[in-house]
Amino acid sequence: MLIGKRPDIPSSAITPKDQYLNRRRFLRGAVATGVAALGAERLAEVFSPRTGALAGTKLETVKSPLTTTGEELTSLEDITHYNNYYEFGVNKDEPAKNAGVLPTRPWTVRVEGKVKAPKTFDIEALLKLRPLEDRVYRHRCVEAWSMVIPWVGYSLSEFINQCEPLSTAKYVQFLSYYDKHVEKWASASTISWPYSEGLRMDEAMNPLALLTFGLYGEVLPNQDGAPIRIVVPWKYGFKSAKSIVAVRFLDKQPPTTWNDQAQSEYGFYSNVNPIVDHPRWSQKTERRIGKAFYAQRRTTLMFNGYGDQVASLYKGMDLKKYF
Ligand SMILES: Nc1nc2c(c(=O)[nH]1)N[C@H]1C(S)=C(S)[C@@H](COP(=O)(O)O)O[C@H]1N2
Ligand SMILES: [Mo]
Repeated sequence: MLIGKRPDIPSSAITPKDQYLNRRRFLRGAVATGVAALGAERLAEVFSPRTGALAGTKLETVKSPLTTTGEELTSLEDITHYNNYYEFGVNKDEPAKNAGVLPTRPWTVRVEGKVKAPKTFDIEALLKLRPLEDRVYRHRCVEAWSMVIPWVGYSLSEFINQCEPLSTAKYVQFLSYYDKHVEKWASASTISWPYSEGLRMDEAMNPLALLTFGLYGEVLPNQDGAPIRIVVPWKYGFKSAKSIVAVRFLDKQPPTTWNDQAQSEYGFYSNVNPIVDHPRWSQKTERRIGKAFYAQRRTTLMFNGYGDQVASLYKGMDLKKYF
């Protein structure tokens, strides 16, 4: 899946062979065929010794029928410099500055709870589980701004099937990486870490829910949730947990970070809904992040425009009550 990029790397940047061999041991067996496409020097360059960062590495992708078309993409610059990632600071520009220390290799995702048997998936195996798709989605933050992001990943349902959940699993919880020594900005907020989010099982199985590894055809930048995150395009952005290390199947609704912070402001469902306002601001319109700041105000769409695919999940539910 991983394809070398940036043929312009100066030879001075190429790592000496002994270091390469050390990293090679560290990567043992993990990357198999994917990395065969990379030259030895490129591989060493890509895996920085400190973080194992892969950001900027090209991913091999296929087109997806589930992509949103016709809308101008938000620039890579905006997608990577206007972030919410509180573990790396509460201001929008902080994750880009601070998330470089996130150790994205080695990386595993633990699966536990109501499953046939608990297991752990290595990130390299997850990258190869299914063909990676290019999927453009609208991204709507509860703060009333939005973007259009070309993600790379495959349906979360494909992964959930591999987890072999039991019939008693009604909800799924996602837990983000947390290490207070690495994410030293996290203690500035009152959030109890790790970041936790969750979906009802049928929501998680909807093909639009994306297990995400990249954007703009490349490995996710750390500030966007490397090396693996969830994207749920019909819900407010906070439902889409970044840098996940554990997935838990449960018979009860899991506690979730923003709901714990302010129950009356952030519901468990948090479907994008222009007729249910946040107690402190309207959700009727949104600001599309981009060049023309004031020209970009637009009407917010029910379920962020994905109603055809997801409205049936909420049939008969009072969405003012289950906001
Ligand atoms: N672990 C973690 N995941 C998180 C957040 C966070 O602070 N920590 N912020 C959420 C919010 S509020 C939004 S809008 C999206 C932002 O994703 P982006 O920065 O890739 O646009 O990530 C969500 N996932
Ligand atoms: Mo958000």
